[in-house]
Amino acid sequence: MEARANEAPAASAHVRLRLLLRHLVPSRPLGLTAAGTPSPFPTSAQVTTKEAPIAFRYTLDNNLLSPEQRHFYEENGYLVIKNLVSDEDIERFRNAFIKICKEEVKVPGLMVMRDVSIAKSKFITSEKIVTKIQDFMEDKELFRYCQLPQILQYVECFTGPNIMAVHTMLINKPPDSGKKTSRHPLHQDLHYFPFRPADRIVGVWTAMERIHHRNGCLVVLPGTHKGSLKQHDYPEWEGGVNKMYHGVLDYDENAPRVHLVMEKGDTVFFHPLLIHGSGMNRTEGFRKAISCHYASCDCHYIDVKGTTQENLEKELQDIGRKKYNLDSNFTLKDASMLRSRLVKGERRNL
Ligand SMILES: O=C(O)CCC(=O)C(=O)O
Repeated sequence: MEARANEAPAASAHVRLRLLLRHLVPSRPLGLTAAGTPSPFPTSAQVTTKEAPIAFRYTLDNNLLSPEQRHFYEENGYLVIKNLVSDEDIERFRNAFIKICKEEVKVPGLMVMRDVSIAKSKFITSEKIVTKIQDFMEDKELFRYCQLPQILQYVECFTGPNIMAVHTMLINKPPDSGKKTSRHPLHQDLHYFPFRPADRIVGVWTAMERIHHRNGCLVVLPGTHKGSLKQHDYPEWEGGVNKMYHGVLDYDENAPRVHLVMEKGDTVFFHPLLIHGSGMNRTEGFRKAISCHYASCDCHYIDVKGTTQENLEKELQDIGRKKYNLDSNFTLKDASMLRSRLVKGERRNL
């Protein structure tokens, strides 16, 4: 939260300057970037007649986001950029994933997860038993996703110029077995991160095919990024819950929800406190999305002992002890340091 204290004077000076300039020059037409060039990617941000907020908190001054996009993220905690990743790249990521599932390549540090309902099923090595791969920073082909310049230029609007990739995933949501285990409970990603400030972290998630209500699109609770980190734990679902799929224990059930229907290549950027999850996959296909979280290199680690994140650290220590023979002092910070990679600028705190 120190960042806010530091940023406020600069931001308000910037806003005063903008107001002054608005009196001197006509405002630029909608659909142009701040640099005056046409915005290359259509966006989810609605055209609004609202004035810009007095000070921006969640976005940094940049030449890419239009005022409408910036205002939309500030208010809602997410922003969809249409058609940001090419079909060709997505096919390459799909092929790299299939090779991993078939065990044709072994990636150091990679975690391969199976749905609770199919973990012991008869399928052999195929994409049909893998629900998620995590920590693909050592896979050159998949990690290319985290380095795509068109993604990083948006990331920079939230993190600033020195950027770490802090968490990587490819999610392969299986057809639901009838037990509703393909759902991802509503959660805040900050629960998984032992560093701050939250406002300089951003999640990025790209649809690898058309993702809609039936195959389990993302569901977001707009504006919840303005709240605090809530207590998370396993929801009490009859059919079981996937490992590490913690959910927010208490949230306003009547809060408005938005289902993000996205085309292949569309990409959403979202704040780590935004409450989100995804629905059941009611189709026969395996719904794929690729994702990376980024943080400013200026973020600092925190000790999660005594916080709402302590239960996650304990679970991680348990898995580390049982599966990898790690000592019990292994922390969330240690895990985070292992999986983080510099993708732009200069490495500092993280
Ligand atoms: O892709 C999904 O179904 C949800 C992913 C997600 O929210 C997460 O892994 O944090």
